[in-house]
Parts: sequence; structure tokens; C-alpha cells
Amino acid sequence: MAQTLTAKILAAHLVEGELTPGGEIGIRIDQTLTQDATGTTAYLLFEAMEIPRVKTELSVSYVDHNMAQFGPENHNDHLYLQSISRKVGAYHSRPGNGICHQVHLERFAQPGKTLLGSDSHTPTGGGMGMISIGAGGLDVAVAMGGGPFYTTAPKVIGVELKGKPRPWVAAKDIILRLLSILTSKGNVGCAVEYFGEGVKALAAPARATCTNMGAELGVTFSLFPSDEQTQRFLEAQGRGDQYKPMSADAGAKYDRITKKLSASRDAAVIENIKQFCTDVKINQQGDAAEVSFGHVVIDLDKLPPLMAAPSSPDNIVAVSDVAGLPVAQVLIGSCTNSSYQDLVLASRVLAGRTVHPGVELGVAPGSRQVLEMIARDGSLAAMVRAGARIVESGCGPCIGLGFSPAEGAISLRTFNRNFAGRSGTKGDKVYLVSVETALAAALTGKITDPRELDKMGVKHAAIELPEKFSIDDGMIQPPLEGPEAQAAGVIRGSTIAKPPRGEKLPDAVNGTVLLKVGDKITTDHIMPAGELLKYRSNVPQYANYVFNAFNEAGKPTFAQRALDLKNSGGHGVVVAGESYGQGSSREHAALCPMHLGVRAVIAKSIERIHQANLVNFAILPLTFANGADYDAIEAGDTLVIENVQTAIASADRVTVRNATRNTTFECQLKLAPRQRRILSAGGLLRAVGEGK
Ligand code: MIC
Ligand code: SF4
Repeated sequence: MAQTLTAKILAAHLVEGELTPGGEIGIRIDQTLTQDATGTTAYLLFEAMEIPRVKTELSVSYVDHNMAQFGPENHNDHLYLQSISRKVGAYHSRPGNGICHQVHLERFAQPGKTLLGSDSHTPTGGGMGMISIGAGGLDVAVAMGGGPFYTTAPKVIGVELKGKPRPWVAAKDIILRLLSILTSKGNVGCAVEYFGEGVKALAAPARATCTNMGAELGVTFSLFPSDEQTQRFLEAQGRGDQYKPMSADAGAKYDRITKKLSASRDAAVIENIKQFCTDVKINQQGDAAEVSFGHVVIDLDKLPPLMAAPSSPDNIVAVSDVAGLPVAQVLIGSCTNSSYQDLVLASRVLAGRTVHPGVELGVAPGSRQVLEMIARDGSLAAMVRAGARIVESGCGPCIGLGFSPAEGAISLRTFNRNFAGRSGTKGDKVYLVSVETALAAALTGKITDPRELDKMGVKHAAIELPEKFSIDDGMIQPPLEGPEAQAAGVIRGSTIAKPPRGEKLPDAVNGTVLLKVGDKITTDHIMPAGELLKYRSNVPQYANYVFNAFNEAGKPTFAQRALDLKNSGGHGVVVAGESYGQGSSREHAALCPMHLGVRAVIAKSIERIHQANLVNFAILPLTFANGADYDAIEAGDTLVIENVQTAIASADRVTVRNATRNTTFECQLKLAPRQRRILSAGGLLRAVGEGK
């Protein structure tokens, strides 16, 4: 039977289960990556597992997130990571070398391989024909130790690209279009595979922009074929020998996808599905619309510049529809759009011009390779001359470290997330755009369709991939070997604390609803980043900020209430709407609530990585069997769940009694057998210790 590329790579790595969508599979992981904000915990957990050396083909520890270094915490973390990673057999990419996903793409990504990373944008590697998946740090630590990674065998969403993008239209617009069709909800357990002749028009970094933001769709990974473009990129990176052509077989069938939508609320999405998908069928009952389709088709010739309006990456509008709104800030960078080609384009447009007086422009090159090359070829000088503020190669403003916009100011960013408040400003108005759209606003001071630039005398130039990138891996330190590794010490500053191991769940959860939240609660809401990132390697300290966004001045914080409850023998419960735990892979969003005594989350739906993190840290991940039961619960209610251990062992339904309202309701406990073993052991670390 003709196979998808997804099926081929998964089959070559399968160690457990079958490739039938929905079932759990275990796959062998060839490469891992960690970054500093999740990496300290990942390595501390790796140490706790007492495995002396990493067993993958390649593991890399990057430092790219926490580089602000106010106080000793960040530097302590860097030194810990540098010493532990090399000692246990991993490479270490030092601060300043660039954003993990950009550097990994440049120096390590290889077609046909698997990569697991403790960052939700690890799927960036899919642009190079590799299956790249984001996960919690503990799952990555297990993979570093040679263990398989377990996930749901995905349904594969086919995305056919036709034609070629018009001038001023970019790969970013492709993924924004896809977000307008698939949205960020309801794609758990799916993967995206791009195919069709339009794929050829995209160089590897452009493909990586699409796969990077696949994270915002909530799919497990996104994949491009490996072809001449992949080969050109590998050759230009001096890695031509790692090229391997790979694609789906002709006539490969993609899975039929069904989405449950609301006919009124999701009317625009349903229109998009009708317009951009094949073989659409709609089954409507009242407001509930079940929409299914064969595959997505995007005609690049007809694609306009798009943007994600505040405050969700799937809130897509055409740039021309909101043209004219005043813009106060433009930021170019992040792991989505900071490649050499992106920045050369920026310099060509800015050369000989000055940023609009009402706009501040920041540019963060994705890697040291990019920064060095734009410095050498004059692009950097042109941007500086135009008034750009150059930020060091790292995550920086993307994770709320610097460049928080003024109150009420519109900020256009080439990043991947515009969750409310992520920029560091409450009530922020962040739009996600292509580099082209960012530049048009930087010059005009207002939202402008970049196709208008022609009229302003800015000539469009297609930026070709360079024949040779400037290669210098001097900031990637190789692992230590043999006696040198054994003798090497690990530098542990006093701000680094051992993470808690997890505790067995009680047989009866005597819960109190500490918080009731709505739909699309992101891990940024649960565990804020920005200036608090520096507490990542100290769980008790970081836990003080759990759900900080919901704390009210003058009232006890979530953490205080949770700890009081825990100290009096009670158990915390969080109640949430759809897509709980969207966004980042940060396991602190489970680890810190666990530390505070939260024992169950009850939501309408829970996102993939977060669900796995909850299980890994022994928090019951329950979903309402009937979404309407959500409405009947209030914060402060007492929720009792009996016979928890029996339920974990085998039940897929659990009855919850609301003792405050004298009602009961049913929840689903959707777990793979392996996850049941983890939960009953009291978390993955204990399960590994018990050999489960
Ligand atoms: C993000 O983009 O939100 C982050 C910061 O890169 C996170 C990782 C983290 O929280 O450390 C992610 O995407 O997983
Ligand atoms: Fe860094 Fe932003 Fe990419 Fe996360 S999304 S890895 S914070 S650049």
C-alpha cells in the first residue's frame, strides 16, 4: 500500500504498538534537545534516574531562553547545564550561539531521523524531513537514557501545496492560513504532512517556519519531504553527506479528519474548511456541526498576506482587512522567523531608509551563524543604520524578556505566540506576521499590506539560500569522554534545587476547586515565564507564581490557598474549559501545581504535551464526559473522587461527587496502559525507579 512519509519514518522507529491512529506507540528517539528553561529540570531528573551516560545518537543542551542574568540564577543554570550535559555525553550549545531550533536546523537536523525536545517548537525540524516532537523534560530525560518516547499513533492531515507564493507573500502566510482552517483546537493526536508541487518552492528555512508553528495547531509534529531543497540546505551547511531523499509514495492516502465545531461561533472556520479542503461533509444538529474533510489544499499563487490578531495564534485576518491601524512596535526574530534569508530580506527593505518615527524596531538574529553572516555581508549595518535595535541571538522578547510594549500599543511580531500578556504587558495587542508584513509596518507606522511596498518604491527581491553558510561550531562544546567525563565535576549553584519526585495519588481525592478557568488556558497562564523564568530550577520558589495571572491584589494567591489546603490534608482541583494547557512544553505547569498539592485537573479537553506532563507528575487528568457539567461547578466547591487507585488501574470513567451541590457527574480518564502504570506509581520518576 502507498505510504505517507509519516508512516515510513514512524515504522522505521517503532518499538511498541501499531501504527493505527489513536493507539499508543513507542518510538526510538535518535536525537534529543533541551533548552535552559526546561533543561535544568530535565537534567536534574536525568540525574535522579541515575543513568550515567546519554544513549541517543545525539543529544544537545542549548542555552537560549534565560540570558537576561539579573541575579545569579541564570548564570548558575548555564554553568550547571554546561557541566552536567558534557559529563553525561551531550553536546552543549553555549549562550550566544542561538535559539535551539534554529541552531539544530542548521547544524544537526537530518532527514529520516527522530528528534525529541523539551520545547514545544521542536517540530521545527520537520522542515528537514525529520519527525521532531516537543515533550516535557522528564520524557526527554527518559529518551536521553535510551527509553522510547510514547505517543498516540497520529492521524495524518495531508496539506497539499500548489503553485508558488507571490512577491511579498511568505511561508508564514501558509501556516497562518492553515491555522485559519484547522485552528488551535481539536488537533490533538494528529500530525501534518505537506506534499504537492508547491513544496518545491520553499527552501528549508521557509519550511521550518511552517513546521515550527505547527505547534500552534496542537498537532504532534509537521513534516515536509526531503528533496533537492533539503539537499541544498545540507550542502550549504557542509553536511551534504547526511542527505537522503524521502517522500510519501505516489497515491498515499491521508486520514479523513473530523472536527467538532459550533455552527454559530465557528462559522468562519467552517467556511474556510469548505473553501480549502477536499471532500467536505457537514453533519449539523442544532448548533453542533461535525465537519469532516479529506485533505487541505493551499494554492500559494492565491495566498494573501495574513496575520494572527490578538490574542490567539489562530485569530487569523487578512492584513488588508486591518490596514491602517497605527503600529508602535515591530519585532523580527524568534525560532519562527530569524533565519539568514529572513534577515537579509529585512536589510534589503530597510537599506537606505529609516524606521518610521512612531515605531520601535527590534531584530533578534536566530543564531550566531546568522548574526555573523549578516555582520559580514553588510546587512547588519544596513539595519542598524535604519534604526533597528539589535537583540542578542536568543528567545528574548518572544518569552517576555524585554521589549514589552507600551499600554495600548500595537506590536507586530514575526513570532509564533501572541497569548494575552506573554509580551510582559497586561492587555497587550500583539499581531503575528511575516517578516514582509513586519517591514511594511516598520516603514509606514501602520498595518500595511506588504504588497503596497512596490508602490512605495521598495523593490521586492527573492532572497536565495547562500551557497555556503559560515560554519563554526566553536560554541558547541562536544561531550567529555572516558576518564575526563568521570572526573568532571558538576557545578551546582545554591539556586538550583532538586525537583520533587511526585507522590502516589490518595485512594480518595477530597478535593476543593481552587480555581475555575475558561477555554484555551495556556501554560503561560499556569506558570508564567518572562522575568520569573529564573526560578525554573527551583520548584518551591517558582511554585509561588502558579496561576499568577488569576491572583487578585489584596487576596491570598493561588499558591497560598493551595498550600493551606495541602497542610490541612485537602487536595487541590483545577476546573477548566477546552484545550487546557496549550502552548509551551514546560512541565513546571504540572510539577509546580503538584508541589502545591493539586491532585486533579478536570477540563473539557487537555492538550497533548500537558496531559503527558500531568500524568508524569501524578495529577489526575480528567475530562468532562458531558461538557455542560462544567457550568454546574463553582470555585470553592468540594469534589470527591472515590476509589482512585482502582479507577487508575482500569476504568475509563470516573464518578465525581460535588459535595457542595449534592450532585454527581461523570468524567473520562483516557489513558494508555503505560500511563496507568505511571499514575499508580506516583509519577514517571517513581515508575522508572520501580522498573514499570
Ligand atoms: C515558549 O515558547 O513558550 C517556550 C518558552 O519556548 C516554551 C518552553 C519553556 O517554557 O521553557 C515552549 O514552547 O515549550
Ligand atoms: Fe524561544 Fe520563542 Fe521559540 Fe519558545 S517560541 S523557543 S521562547 S523563540
